[in-house]
Amino acid sequence: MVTLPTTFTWGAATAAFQIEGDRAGRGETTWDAFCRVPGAVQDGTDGDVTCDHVNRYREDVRIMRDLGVGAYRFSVAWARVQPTGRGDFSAEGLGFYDRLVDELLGAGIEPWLTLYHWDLPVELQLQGGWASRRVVDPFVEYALGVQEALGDRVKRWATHNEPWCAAWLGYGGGIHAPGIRDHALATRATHHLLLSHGRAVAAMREQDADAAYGIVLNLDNVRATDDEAVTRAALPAYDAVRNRVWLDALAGRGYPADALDLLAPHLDGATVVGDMEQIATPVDFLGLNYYNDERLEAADGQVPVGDTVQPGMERVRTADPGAGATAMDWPVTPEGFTDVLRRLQAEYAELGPVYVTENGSAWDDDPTPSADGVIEDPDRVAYLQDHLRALEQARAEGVDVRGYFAWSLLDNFEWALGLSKRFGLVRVDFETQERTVKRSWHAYREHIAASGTARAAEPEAAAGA
Ligand code: IFM
Repeated sequence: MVTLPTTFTWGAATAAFQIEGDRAGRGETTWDAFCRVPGAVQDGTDGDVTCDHVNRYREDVRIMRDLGVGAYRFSVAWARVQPTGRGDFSAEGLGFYDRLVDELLGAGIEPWLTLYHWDLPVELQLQGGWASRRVVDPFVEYALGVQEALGDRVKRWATHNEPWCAAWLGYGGGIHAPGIRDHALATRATHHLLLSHGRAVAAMREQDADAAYGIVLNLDNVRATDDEAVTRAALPAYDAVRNRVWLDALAGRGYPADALDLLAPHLDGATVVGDMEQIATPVDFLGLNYYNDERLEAADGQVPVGDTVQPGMERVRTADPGAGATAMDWPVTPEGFTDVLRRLQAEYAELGPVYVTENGSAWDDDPTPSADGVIEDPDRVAYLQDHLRALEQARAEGVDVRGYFAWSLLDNFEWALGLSKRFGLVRVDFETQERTVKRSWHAYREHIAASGTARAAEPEAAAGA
């Protein structure tokens, strides 16, 4: 275990499939296949080009350096470095990350590497994907191979990004790749994602005891917007599957009893003696992705069991977010951000200091820059500032939170919503690949500079700044 610095880390985050492009340079993933399913991605776009980051990473690192961030969270595309998810590593694929890491370090930016952000090599899906235990060994091999190539310079590792999404959107609701709707498979995927995390951390730590290891969870608070008994009854089940299954298992408490009420039949035969101990391999930090709280209300009828994204939600639905919702139709709930941070401190301190590894918002930006060449995005600025205040509140109360990564550096491929939803601090014109900074980029830059922990930025100007 390593001790992470107490100085606050300011960063920006992205993920491989969402920005890299260069489809020819990697193997096929479940998301490539999913994008070809008619209607699966709302605007019919795919991950073939997106932000063309593989060819433009130098410009993107320059934009980050000018922003003043001290850290960049990115993910490695498994199929770029190991095209079929097993066997030989691609020197070309690893070469890209090698150059990226050097470029970052040269700009004074620390690389924070996530191993898995949802782009599973399709060959592994043919063997069952995360629903099969057969994926666990390949994931550990992949982790060790990437670490062997980059571990001399990369010292911050996250295994999985938002495994709830990988399991429940991918195998439960069928909204994400691989597009399966089966609660039994989603439950097994939950277990295998966790198991692969614990085994990879243990193996990587053996290879490099000086690096820090963690996992990134998307957590939220669930609130009732009405006083119906069915809504109140659904809250613990939501919290169990969304939040506590992951947190409790990682903290060595096993799966929570109320989650097992819903999931145990599906886990039958999937858990092996010793798994829970491996899942609870100690971590050095916990990554928190926070966007908004979930607000539930009673539904008119009852959805058949197995037809909801996760179990226990048969008699409720997500409440209308009301005025001020983001372009994702997500409510803006900064107070919930403070609450999640407080909860982690109060209930899960053994998972180490928290790093907010994603927080941000999508809005329908006006693409015409103002006179100074900046895209005006007042709603994103307000969201950012409200959440930075909520973060400061938690810190003031003594929550051990040591970093914040804005999602996202660039407009990018927003999964089943394609290129239509823009989360970036920097606008990307997907026709020309031109990058133009938004007002939120300036707001974040000023916040970092004012915090006194900014890295000394070079004088060169960012795109459109
Ligand atoms: O774009 C995603 C990201 O890949 C994972 N966290 C949530 C973001 C916004 O939906």
